[in-house]
Amino acid sequence: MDLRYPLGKFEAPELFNDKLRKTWIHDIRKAPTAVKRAIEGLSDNKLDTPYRTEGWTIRQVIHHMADSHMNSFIRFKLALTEDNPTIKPYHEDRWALLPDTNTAPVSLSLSLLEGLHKRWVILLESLTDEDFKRTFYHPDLGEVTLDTALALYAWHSKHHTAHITSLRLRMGW
Ligand code: NI
Repeated sequence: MDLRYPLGKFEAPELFNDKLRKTWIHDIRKAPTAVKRAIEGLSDNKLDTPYRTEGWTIRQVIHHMADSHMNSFIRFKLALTEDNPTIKPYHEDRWALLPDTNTAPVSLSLSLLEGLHKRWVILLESLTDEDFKRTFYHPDLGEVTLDTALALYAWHSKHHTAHITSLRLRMGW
């Protein structure tokens, strides 16, 4: 198994409907609790263990989720208020090396995710079919619909949580 992709790589869906969107919004809603549960009882020492050789530590994974989801939330808001706005990609690997990500207490990002995902869900639940078809322009990926972004971040939430749960399983923690 490729330890980088415990749930497999993201595959952009070809079909979007209310039922699928509800499932993805549910994943976004549950993510902060799921990740909190995933690290329950882990010492600081264990939080600083890479989930794979050369990979991010659990601490970095959690702070990365907050970094990534804050960016995504802002992209949703940009797409809803502007016409196909060009968004700003960032170097997530470099961000993960900054001290707020590398060494800060994970509780900070758990609180961030909790508040952020609550607001994200309020926003997502307000969107119409037409809204989900709105787009932003990603300089590396091209035009991305909010439908695809929603599916991607539902996957992303579970993907990183699985890095932690699969490490614990392998380590017998
Ligand atoms: Ni990620």
